[in-house]
Amino acid sequence: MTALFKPYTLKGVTLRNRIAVPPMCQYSAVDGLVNDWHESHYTSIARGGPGLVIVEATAVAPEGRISPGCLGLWNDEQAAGLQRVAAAIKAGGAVPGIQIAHAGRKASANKPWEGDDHIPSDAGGWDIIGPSAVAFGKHLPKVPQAMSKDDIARVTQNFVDAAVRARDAGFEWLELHFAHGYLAQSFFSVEANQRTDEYGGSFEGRSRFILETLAAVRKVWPEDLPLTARFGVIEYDGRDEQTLNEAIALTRAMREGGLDMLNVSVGFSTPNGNVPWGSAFLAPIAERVRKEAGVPVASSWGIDDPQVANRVVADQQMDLVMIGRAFLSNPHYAYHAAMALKQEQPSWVLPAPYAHWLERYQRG
Ligand code: 8OZ
Repeated sequence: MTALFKPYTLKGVTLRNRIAVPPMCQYSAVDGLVNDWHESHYTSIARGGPGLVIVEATAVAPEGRISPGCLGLWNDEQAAGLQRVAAAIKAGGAVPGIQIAHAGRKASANKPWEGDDHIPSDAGGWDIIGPSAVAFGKHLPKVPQAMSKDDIARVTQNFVDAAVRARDAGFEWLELHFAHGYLAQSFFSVEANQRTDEYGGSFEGRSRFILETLAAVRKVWPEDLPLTARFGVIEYDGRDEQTLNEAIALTRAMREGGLDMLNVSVGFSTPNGNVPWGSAFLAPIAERVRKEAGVPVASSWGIDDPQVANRVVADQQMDLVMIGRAFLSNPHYAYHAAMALKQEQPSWVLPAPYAHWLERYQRG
């Protein structure tokens, strides 16, 4: 059996293989609610054979949505819709995961295909918050309100409440969105966080929001279910070695605080990063985090070739490989990967009503 198709166990959860679908915003919700789009999208992807499907960034509070089209998990009606999605993913044979998020100073933006820019207040935009009153810049010029300590405590509680709803909705894998320049990542960023209190300044100060939020969520998230985070460990802004060393130190602290896996990503904390997009460009960084922080890792970006996906797992650069856009282009990606890697009976990564026809009549 190839490395990519070996089952993987983390805590009390076993994935059928190492292929995970990362959170991918669909920007298709109204009032944060699941609709037909989400139900069919997640159903079809889960049936396509991945071990894990993580539902898109789901906001813990209304002002934490990236766009008006983002899913939410701050009320029971939203939880009821997500319960159907979790059940559909599970029925498709994958473990249902969800990413809970607060977009901070990058919130209140138009959908990417409708401009990607901050929505003006007189056109449905809302007030945004961040560690400091410093704008992201470029297409996101709105200045956030610097959070008071009460605001910080409230958002941490929003994460806890969303985690409880996710748990009760049947999700078995929780990812905290600490990446991509959103609220938690921006607390860690030396550019976004200009605070002079205990939530800013030193490495410890800039790590505090992340560690406190993780600790608070850990108390309510079941001990036998994986608690993970997506975190940008590098910005590609010229300060890379320093950022990476700090990020690895923070990952170690997160591990000690109950983190079960890190989904290694890019910070995207400012518009000034010069990301070296290319095939599996984050794999060596993920490997470094895995070794130096001593935590299982997943990672993504530019991995669509099944041979590359298999190699990054076989070479122990990552424990899980996140395959996102390749699943949008081909929801049966895992079947095609199984064929490319010459797995025995590759059709059986798909549900029986498909596998039966493909295996019996098409492959001779
Ligand atoms: C990749 C890069 C920047 C943002 C997310 C919409 O993380 C994103 C995102 C993904 O939710």
